[in-house]
Amino acid sequence: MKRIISLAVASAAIFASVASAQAQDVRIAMLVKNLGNGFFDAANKGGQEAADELGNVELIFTAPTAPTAEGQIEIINNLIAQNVDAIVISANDPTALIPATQRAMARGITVISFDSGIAQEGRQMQLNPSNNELIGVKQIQMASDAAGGSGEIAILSATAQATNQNIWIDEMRKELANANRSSLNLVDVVFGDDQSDKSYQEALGLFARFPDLKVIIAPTTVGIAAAAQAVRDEDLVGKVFVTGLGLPSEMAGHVDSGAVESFAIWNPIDLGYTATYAAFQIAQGNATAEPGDSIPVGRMGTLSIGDTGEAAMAEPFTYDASNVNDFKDIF
Ligand code: RAM
Repeated sequence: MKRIISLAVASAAIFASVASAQAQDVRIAMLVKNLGNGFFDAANKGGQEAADELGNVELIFTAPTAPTAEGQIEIINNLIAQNVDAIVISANDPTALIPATQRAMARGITVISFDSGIAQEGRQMQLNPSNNELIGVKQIQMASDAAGGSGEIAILSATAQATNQNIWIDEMRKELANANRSSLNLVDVVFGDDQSDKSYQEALGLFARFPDLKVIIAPTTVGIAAAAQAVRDEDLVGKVFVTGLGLPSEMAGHVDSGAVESFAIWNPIDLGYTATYAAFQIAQGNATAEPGDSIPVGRMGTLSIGDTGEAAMAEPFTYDASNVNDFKDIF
C-alpha cells in the first residue's frame, strides 16, 4: 500500500513538472523603445495580464537604455538566438530594423509592431493605438483651445526617427494647413529623444528663442511632463501652455499647477495587452494578419486588419482638471 502511494506521488510530481514545462511554452518578447518610460511600463503590465490569461505564455520585457535602432537591433539578434516564439516591437525607426526582423521572421518568429511601427515588409502587422489623423487633429484642437485660437506654437517630440511621432507630426501639419487654423503659427519642431533632461533643455530653448510662444505640443509622454515642469520652473504658468500626449499619473500635478489645461492619451495597458494577445494568436497559428483578417484579442474584442496590415484601437481620451485625478492611479 505504502509503495502504491509513493508511486502515485512520484507520478503526480512527474505530471506536475511536465505540466509546468508546457505551462511556459510560448515565449513572447515585448521590445520597447527604451527602459524607464512609464508608458511602456504600463504596456508591460497589459502584456503580462494577457500572458497570465493565456496561461502558457512567458512575456519577456526588454529595451535598450536609450531609444535607438542600434540598441533594438542588438536585442533582436539576441532574441533570435534565444529562439523566442514572437517579438512585439515599438520601433525606434521605421526601416532600420527591417533586416533584423526579416531574419527573425525567416526563422519562424512572429514579428508584430505596436505603438511605433516598422514598415510593412519588416513585420506581420502593426497595432496602432488609435487613428493617426484623429491623434493629430486632437492635439491641434487642444493647442488651439489653450492658445485662444491664435499665436505661436511649437512641437517638442521624441526622437527624430520615431515612426509614431513623425506620423502624428505630419497629421498636425495637415490640420494646421486648413484655413480655420491659419491663426496658429508653428514656429519650430524640436526633439527631446524621450529623455527627460534633453526634453527639459529643449523646452528652455524654445522659451528663449520664441518669447511670444503660447503653446508647446509634446506628442510624447516623456516630453510633455518635462515641458510642463520647465514651464513651472520658469514661472511661465498662464503664459505658455503645454499639451499633447501624457499619462494621468505623470500629469495630474501639472494640470493642478495650471501649466497644462488638457492632454490626451489612450490606455497603454490595453495596448500592451492587445499587442501581446495578437502576437500569441499569430504565433500559435490561431490567426493570420492579412488585410481583411480578424484576430480575437480576449477582453479587447476583435482586431480588424486593414490594407497595409495595420489595425487601430480606440479614440484617444482627453484629460483635464475634471477627470485627471480619477485616472492617475491607473496609468
Ligand atoms: C512616449 C513614447 C511612445 C508614445 C507615447 C505617447 O511614451 O514615445 O512611443 O506612444 O509617448
